[in-house]
Amino acid sequence: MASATRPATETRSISPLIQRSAWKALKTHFDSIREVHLRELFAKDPSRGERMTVDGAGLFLDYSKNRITGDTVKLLLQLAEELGLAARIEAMFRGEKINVTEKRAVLHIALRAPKGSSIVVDGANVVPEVHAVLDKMEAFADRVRSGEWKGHTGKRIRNIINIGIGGSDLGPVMAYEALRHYSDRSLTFRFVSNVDGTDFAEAVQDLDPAETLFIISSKTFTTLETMTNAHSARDWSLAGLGGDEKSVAKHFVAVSTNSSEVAKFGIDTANMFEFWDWVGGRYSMDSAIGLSTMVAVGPENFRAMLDGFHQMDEHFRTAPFERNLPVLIGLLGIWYNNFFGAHTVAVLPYEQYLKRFPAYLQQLTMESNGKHVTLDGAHVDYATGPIYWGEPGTNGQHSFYQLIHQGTNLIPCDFIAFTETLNELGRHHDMLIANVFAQTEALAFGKTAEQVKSEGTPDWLVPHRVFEGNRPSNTILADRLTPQTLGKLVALYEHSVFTQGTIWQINSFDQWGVELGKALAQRIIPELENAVEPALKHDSSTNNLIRRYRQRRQKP
Ligand code: G6Q
Repeated sequence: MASATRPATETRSISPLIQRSAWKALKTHFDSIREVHLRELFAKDPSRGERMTVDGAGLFLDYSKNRITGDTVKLLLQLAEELGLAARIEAMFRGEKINVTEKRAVLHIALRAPKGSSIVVDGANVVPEVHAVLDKMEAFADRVRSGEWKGHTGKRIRNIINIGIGGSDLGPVMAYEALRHYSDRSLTFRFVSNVDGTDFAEAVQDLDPAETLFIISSKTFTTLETMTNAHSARDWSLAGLGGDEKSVAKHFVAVSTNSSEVAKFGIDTANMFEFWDWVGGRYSMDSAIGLSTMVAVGPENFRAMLDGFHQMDEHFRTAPFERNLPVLIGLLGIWYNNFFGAHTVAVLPYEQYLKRFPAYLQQLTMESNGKHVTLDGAHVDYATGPIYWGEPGTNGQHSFYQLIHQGTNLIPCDFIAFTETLNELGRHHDMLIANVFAQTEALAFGKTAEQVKSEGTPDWLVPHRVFEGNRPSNTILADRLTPQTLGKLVALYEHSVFTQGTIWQINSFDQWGVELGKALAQRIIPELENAVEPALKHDSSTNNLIRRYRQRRQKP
């Protein structure tokens, strides 16, 4: 919980961001470069396409199609230095309580620390605990996958349903979809998050309770949506298994930090997989929250994913900033957000298995950096986290890309692609990748009126067919979507969020806006459900909506 007194942090002595010399230098530099076209930048510096690239932890980044010069990069790196990025990274890795509003360490990096390493929080090395939970998860996953774990009636488990929301859902869903190729196809996986009963009803409508195991994933084990769904799951399971309370132990396991609430629900705490308050929800897919992932793809693949995360952690911690992928991506984001005034970033994975990756990144980026005050509570006088959105390619090309190409908003894009496909099928993959390269080229260079005219376009149509270009993009290329690559990709964005949060001097690790949502509905629920007309004390709009709902609602 937040303390009423302000925490003492070294950041209080830091002067406001926009008064820093690197910021001012960037502003001056921006004024000189804002109108320069990527066509000109490439014409003047034909080798930038080879030079402005970085290989890091096995991921390749081409950042040459950004509206930058070597000077821009130098100034952005200077900004990172002035804001003490290196020291902040070390503080995170050392387990310092950098989540100052909740007085917590921020140690998702410990979740993938190799056995034998040491990260100390409150005097204790947490790495052995992490590995003990991983071993417990592994034993459980093996039992379910082999059929040794039986349901109440003796049937083997064939369906696994993760119930959770936010950080306890988006990571597991994204990872399951991303790694489906590696999953055990004899098992069915579903994910229930929404308190809308349709989510649960549709997830179980064709399943046999005797073959269905629920993983209730909730850090707090008090979240309204998750607990409502968990109780409905319990009712559904019990109804299908003859009402024997003993069946709960065979059909429910929990992932939580709250053992007393887990026990209250009726789950044997021997079947509880623990994690810790130093893991934020949106940073938890590689903790026990990833139990469904491990059951789906097996312990070996899960550990390979952790290794991928760790490789990117090491890259982030040790690579010089000018060759550091998360740092460069983070700083380029600052460049567009704060200097060009771009409000959004499009994430465009050209890989069907990454179809939930943009949704996952939305939480990671926007919950982390959607903040309006600095670490010491001062209102920011600059923009913080932009809006992230996206869809897998090539689908987006047939809808919203129009606006990216010819609209009036500047939308920097991250294209993500793989040189190998997991499903070789005729010429599909070459076509897919041709689209990635063609899009980044078209966005950068566009099509001039002269080019359009030379194609025989009538004069009146020319303006409509002109592409201004100068739309920036990053291209991230990896060899193949493996569990390890997925870990690297997620860690890449985790650390780029960290880089940006450091520059903006905000706390990327609390989420008071989410906490508010958890409390708000509680007051209205009884007003909707009371048999007696309640005395309403909201504004006239809310009062009226509640009354209308009560009048029109036809209870079953
Ligand atoms: C993540 C957020 C939030 C959280 C959910 C679920 O960083 O805190 O999305 O993960 O609200 O919370 P529980 O896991 O406690 O149910």
